[in-house]
Amino acid sequence: MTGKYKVTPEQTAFFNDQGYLLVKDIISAEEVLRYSGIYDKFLDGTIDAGKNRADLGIGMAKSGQVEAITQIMWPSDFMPALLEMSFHHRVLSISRDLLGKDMDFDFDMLISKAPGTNSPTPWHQDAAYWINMPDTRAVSCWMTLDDSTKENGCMWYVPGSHKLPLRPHRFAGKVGGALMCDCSEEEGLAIEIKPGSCIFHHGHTLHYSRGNSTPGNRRAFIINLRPETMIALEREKGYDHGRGGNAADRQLRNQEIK
Ligand SMILES: O=C(O)CCC(=O)C(=O)O
Repeated sequence: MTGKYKVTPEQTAFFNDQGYLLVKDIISAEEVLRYSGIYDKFLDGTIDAGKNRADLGIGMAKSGQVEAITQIMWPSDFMPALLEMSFHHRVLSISRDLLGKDMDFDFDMLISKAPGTNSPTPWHQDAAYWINMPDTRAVSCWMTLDDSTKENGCMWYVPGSHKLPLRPHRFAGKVGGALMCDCSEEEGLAIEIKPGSCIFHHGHTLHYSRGNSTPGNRRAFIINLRPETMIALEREKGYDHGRGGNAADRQLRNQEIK
C-alpha cells in the first residue's frame, strides 16, 4: 500500500469531529471501469448472490421494477478476489488511520439505485441495524462508481451527529425493509462525489440519500470495518450482517433505547 492511501492528521481530526470524511479517487478511472464490470455482473445476475440479494426499499418498488433499492450483502463471498483488490486494501489502511490499528474488515455490500427507481434511503444511523457493542468504533466507506448527485441519490450527513446518542429507529415501511429515524435535509449536508471517490462515515453518523430520479445508474460499493475484537464478539453472538442468506432479515437492534 502506498502513502497515497493514508490520511493526514488533519483529515483524521475532521473525521473525529464531523463524523464523515470525503476521500477523492480512492480508486483510479481505470479501476472504476474494472469495478463497474464486476458490479454489473452482480446486478444482472451473472454472479448470483442468491438470498444475499434483497430489496432495501421493500414496498417502494413500482410494477416492472426488480427492486426499489438493490442491496447485496457480502459480495466478496461470491467473488473472493475482491478482498485482494485495491479498494478493500486502501479502505483498511485509511480506517486504521482514522480509528486505530485494530480496525479490521467486518463486511461489504453493494447498494444500487437503478435509473428512475426514485426510492430514498431513509435517515438512519448504521448502529441501529447492529447489536450493541462495548466498543462503538465503526466506520463505513461508501464508494461510488457513478457521478453521485442529489438527483440520483448522493449521500447526505448530519455533521457531528456521531457524538450524540442514537435516535430511536423504526421500520420505514414494511417490516424487514429499511430502518428510519426522525431527521430532515435541513439538518444535513449533501456531498456530491465523482466515480472512484468515497466518503467514510462513522457508524453513529446520521445519513440518508434521495431516490434516483435520473436515467443513469447510482451504484455504491460499501465496506464496513470495526475493531477485530468486536468482530469476534459479533460472530460469537451469531451476528454476521446477512452472511449466508438472510439479507432481508433486517431488525431493530436498538429497541432498548426507545
Ligand atoms: O447507498 C445508500 O443509499 C445508503 C447507504 C447507507 O446507508 C450506508 O452505506 O450505510
